[in-house]
Amino acid sequence: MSVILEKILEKNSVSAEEAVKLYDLPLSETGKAAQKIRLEKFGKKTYFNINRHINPSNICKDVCKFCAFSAHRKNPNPYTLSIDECVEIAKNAYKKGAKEVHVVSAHNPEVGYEYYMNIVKEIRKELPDIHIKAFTAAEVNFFSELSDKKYEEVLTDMASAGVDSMPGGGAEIFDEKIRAKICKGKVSSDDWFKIHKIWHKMGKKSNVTMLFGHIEERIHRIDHMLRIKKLQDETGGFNAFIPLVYQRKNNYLNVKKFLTGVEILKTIAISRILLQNIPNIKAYWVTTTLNLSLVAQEYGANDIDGTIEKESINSAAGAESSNGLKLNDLVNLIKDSGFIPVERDSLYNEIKIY
Ligand code: V47
Repeated sequence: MSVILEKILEKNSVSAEEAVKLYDLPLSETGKAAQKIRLEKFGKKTYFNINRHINPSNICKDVCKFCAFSAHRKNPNPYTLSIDECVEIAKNAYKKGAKEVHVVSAHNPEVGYEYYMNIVKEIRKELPDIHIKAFTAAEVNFFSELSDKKYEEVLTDMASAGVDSMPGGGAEIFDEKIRAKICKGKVSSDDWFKIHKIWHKMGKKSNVTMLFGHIEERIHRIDHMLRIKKLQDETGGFNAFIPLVYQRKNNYLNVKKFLTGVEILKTIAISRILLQNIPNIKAYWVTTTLNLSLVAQEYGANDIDGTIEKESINSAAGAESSNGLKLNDLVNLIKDSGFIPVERDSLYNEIKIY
């Protein structure tokens, strides 16, 4: 084993300059170390859930250059669902077996703070047992501006309305210079962490993402992971780390060079090595592609997300995910790749081993 890998595995603290050297090792070496951690924690189990994404509106006051979902020149189809429509979607999904709704919206200032809270309240009223994973830290920041309420108040309102956990979106890349270039005006990195910290201190769980493969360098990914590791050491509130591979279509980010499969797998493996304090590494099939997320099961990933039913954010940018995945297909793909499909709930309790 290389000296740097041995040192990182032994030591609990590592600098970004040291950790970035992991990328210089062959994938076989980081992959093997990552897989050892994965196998010790989960054996050959791969987690997924039966879920439904709901995106209430695509009208956004923010302009993130990587985003193809929000309504703009390249996607001139603005929409805002009524609260009843959101509830209907959730009810239909529940009837078909969904255990989670994943509610994420663009930042539409026209509909008002109560609209967002009422979506959750009404879903909760109709479906007392569904898990509501709703609103990223970027939305919490937007709700705070919209309502003039502090983060604490917004998060308390969300919890009282019925939000069970928070998704990990809006993290993008925490490096401030890159962030200013790709999503200026959106929640700052410090505030993103502040919001998750308050949520964790309320006894709640959340996820954390990283958008990579655009204009960032390897060092920015490492810095991103180490910032996450630090908060996790403090709160233990993150359930899963989700590296999101940048999708290139219909947006305004002028990216010329795209990642290789090897670089994506290295990033997943390195995240498994550096983020040993986060239980789950999710190779989100939507952005990793289905094929590579199945391979990622051998490089540290133990979760590939869920059936989704309808996916709008990444499919707008080119991902082949608009209609989600059928449960049987997901189960068979995991089985055929030599792993054990395990349906989990949103907090990673096991529901069914296939
Ligand atoms: O924050 C937007 C990303 C995120 C693009 O917590 C893009 O379980 C790639 O956070 N290419 C929203 N990514 C999705 C998200 C998520 C998804 C699944 C599960 C969970 C979870 C969270 O999508 C945004 C942004 O980082 N995104 N545009 C794009 N062109």
